[in-house]
Amino acid sequence: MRIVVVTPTYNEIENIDKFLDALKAQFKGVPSCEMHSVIVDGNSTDGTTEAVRKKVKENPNIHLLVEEKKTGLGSAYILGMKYAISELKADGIVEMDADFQHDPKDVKRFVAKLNEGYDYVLGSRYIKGGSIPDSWALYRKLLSFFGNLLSRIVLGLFEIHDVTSGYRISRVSTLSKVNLEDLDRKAYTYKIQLLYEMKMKGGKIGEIPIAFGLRDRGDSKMEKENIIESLKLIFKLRIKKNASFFKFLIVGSAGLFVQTSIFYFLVLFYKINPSVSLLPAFLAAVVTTFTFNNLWSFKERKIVRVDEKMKKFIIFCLINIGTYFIQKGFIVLSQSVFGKVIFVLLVGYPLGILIGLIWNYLLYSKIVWEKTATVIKV
Ligand SMILES: Nc1nc2c(ncn2[C@@H]2O[C@H](COP(=O)(O)OP(=O)(O)OP(=O)(O)O)[C@@H](O)[C@H]2O)c(=O)[nH]1
Ligand SMILES: [Mg+2]
Repeated sequence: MRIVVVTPTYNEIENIDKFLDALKAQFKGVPSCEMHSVIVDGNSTDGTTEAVRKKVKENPNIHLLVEEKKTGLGSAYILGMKYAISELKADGIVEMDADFQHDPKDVKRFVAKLNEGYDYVLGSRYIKGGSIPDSWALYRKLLSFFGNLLSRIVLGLFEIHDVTSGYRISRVSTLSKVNLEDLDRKAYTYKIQLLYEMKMKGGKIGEIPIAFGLRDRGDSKMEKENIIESLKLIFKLRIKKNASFFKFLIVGSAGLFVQTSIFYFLVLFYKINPSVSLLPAFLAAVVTTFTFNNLWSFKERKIVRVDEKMKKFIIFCLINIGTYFIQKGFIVLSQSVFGKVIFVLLVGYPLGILIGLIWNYLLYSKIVWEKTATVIKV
């Protein structure tokens, strides 16, 4: 198994030599793994780049990528991860900072947890055994605590205790399902999004306790905009997650309007039996909703190939036969219980619609417009 530790650096001259030496010492302790380190330098002005270059010459397992200019923590990590996947053919990727807030000794524990079958393992400061520095200012403690809590609630990541932790390991076979190009790469926000996307791709998420240290030396590069950007991101992800559901509801309402108008019209004006009137009304709604769902609600999963379209349309019809019989069942039942048409229109019909809606959404999103995994191009 090949593990690549990706570390962004910007003006870390006071830490970098010590960091690479500490990492190298730890590599020896990781059983049956080929270990590599990739440093992504944001074109440091303090000699960090040259210091790493020297280490690269001495050690073939250290690699250096130099960005044209400093582009932020997120893009540096993503660049390093893409390199680890495409050039180094990594099986696992560790995300780790260079300032000793992430203890190099923990690398072997991350690898061990990955080997237990997890796809994304987070170094957690907020589970038993984990910690943050006592000397952190209160505002930073509160920020970290509430930031975590909010992300967990809004994104539904309840089982995870440290959503923003930067020290992690990922399994490349799962990571490759995530489109790294699509990640919001402003500073720390990518950490939240990557975790969310790994979970969405079915990744098994784990945590190990870490003691998050104080920055050993040098200056912090943490930016205030991080907070605003993270807030924007978590709400954006949440809305995106629910977007197709909202569109589905709108299209469903249009279909419902078409069906109900025809149904009531046939029953009230032509006095046709409700259980007979349902069929033409239902068919009109089916055509309306399929067309609009395909063009709009599930646009990103739009079915374009004709043979696939036919196959999906047949499945779609089968699902709707189920819906039709649910609705018809309620009409027939209410007719036999109440006897009067008015009760059928006001009770049986709406109930059938409601149950049919739940049945429809569950099956539509699972089968007809099923998501296909995107493979990243590096
Ligand atoms: N390539 C690159 N690396 C960066 C950039 N910003 C920060 N880094 C590196 O990313 C890691 C984390 O940055 P830090 O400044 O330690 O951020 P932080 O850990 O939130 O802040 P502190 O707790 O104060 O240390 C360090 O190794 C930095 O050198 C950047 O824009 N480009
Ligand atoms: Mg730091």
